[in-house]
Amino acid sequence: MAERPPFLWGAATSSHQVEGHQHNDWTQWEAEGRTRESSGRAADHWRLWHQDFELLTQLSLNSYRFSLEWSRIEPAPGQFDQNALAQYRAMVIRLKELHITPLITLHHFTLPLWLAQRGGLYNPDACHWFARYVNTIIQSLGDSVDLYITLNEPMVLVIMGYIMAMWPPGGHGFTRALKLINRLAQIHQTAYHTIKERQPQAQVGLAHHLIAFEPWRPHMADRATANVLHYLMNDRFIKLVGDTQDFIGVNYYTRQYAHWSRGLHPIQNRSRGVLTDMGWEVYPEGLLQVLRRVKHYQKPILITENGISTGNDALRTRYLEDHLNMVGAAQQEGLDVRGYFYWSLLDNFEWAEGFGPRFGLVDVNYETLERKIRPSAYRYRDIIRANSGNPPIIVPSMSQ
Ligand code: IFM
Repeated sequence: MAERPPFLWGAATSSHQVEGHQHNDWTQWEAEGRTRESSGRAADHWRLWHQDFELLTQLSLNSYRFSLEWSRIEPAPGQFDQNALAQYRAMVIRLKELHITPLITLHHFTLPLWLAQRGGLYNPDACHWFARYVNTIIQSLGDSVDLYITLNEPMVLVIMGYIMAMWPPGGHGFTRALKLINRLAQIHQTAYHTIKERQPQAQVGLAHHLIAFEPWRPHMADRATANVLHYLMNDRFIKLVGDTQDFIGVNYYTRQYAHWSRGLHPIQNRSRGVLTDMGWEVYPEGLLQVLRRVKHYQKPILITENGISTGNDALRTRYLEDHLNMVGAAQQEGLDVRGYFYWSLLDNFEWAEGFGPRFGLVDVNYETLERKIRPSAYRYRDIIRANSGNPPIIVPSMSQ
C-alpha cells in the first residue's frame, strides 16, 4: 500500500498582500484612492523572503502556500521577466532544502495592468494568456512543485470586483458577472490541463471560499434562501469545474445568515458570539459543517485558508485550537482532510481594508519591517509537534 503523505501543516500568504513593490490592477486601484491605504512595500516579503522562510522552520511548518505575481512575471504581454522567475525558483528550492512543501497559487486576485487595460478577465483571450503564463511557470519550476492552486476564491473575486464594485475593476453588472463565472471555470480548466500535460503527477485544485450559511430563523423561506446561497456561493463553482480538481481547497472564515427578504445578501450577525476585528463571527463549528458538505465530492480536502484578524492574540490561540479540533472531528468522521494552512503567516495588506486587520502568526512592524512571532504561533507549533503521527488531529491541553 502506498505510504500516506504527511499531513500538511502550513501557513499561507499571497503576493500582493506581502511582497510589496507591485505594479498591477490593484496598485492602480489604490492610486485612485479606492482603498484605505496603498500596499506600497507591504511586509517586503519580496526582499525578506529568506528570513521569512526561517520563521516557517522555527514554527515547525512543513508546507507554505504562496502565490506567484503574474504582473511581475509577465510585465508586458508575452514578455517574461527572467529575474522574477529566477527568484520564485530560488524560493521553491530553498523551501525544499528546508523540507517545506510549496503549495503555489497561480492567481490570487491581481491582474497585470496590460491585461486589465484590455478588458481583464472579460477578454476572450484571457484564458489563452493565463495558460501561456502557467506554461512558463511549469517550465521554470519543473518538477520541484507538485501542488498547485489555479485560482483563489473565484466567487469572492466575482462578487467584490464585478458585482459590488469594491475591488477592481469596479463592475456592477450582475448578468455579465454571471457569465464571468463560466469564464473563470474555463480559465481554471485550461490551466489544469496545461499543468497536467507537463506534469501528470501534480495535484491541482482551487481555493474555494466557503461560508457556513444558516437560516436567520427556523422558517421555511429562510431555510430555502440559505440553500440557494449555499448552492450559488459555495457549491456551484466546485460543480462547474467538476473533475478538473484533484483536491478540494477550502478557505473557511465565518458563518452568515440567510433571510428571505434580503435575497442573495447574507447577514453577518454582529450581536452573537465573538467577532474578529473585521466584524466576522468566530464560528468553528462552521468549518466542520462546510467540510461535511464537500465530503460527497469524494476528493482529498486541503484547508487552504483559515484565520482571524485580531489585535488580541489570545483570541487567535483559541481560534486555532477550536478550528483544529474541528479538523480532528472531521477526520474522525472519515473525512480525508490532508492539510491545514493558517491565514496568514505574516500580517498582510487586507485589500480595501489596508493594513489595519492583523491576521499574522507573525507580527510585522510596518515602520521597521521587524518580524515578531506571536504567542499563538508558538501554540500552533506545539500542536503541530504533538501531531507527528496519523490523523485525527488532537489538540493537546496547554499543560501537556
Ligand atoms: O486576505 C484574504 C485573502 O486574500 C483571501 N481569503 C480571505 C483572506 C482574509 O480576508
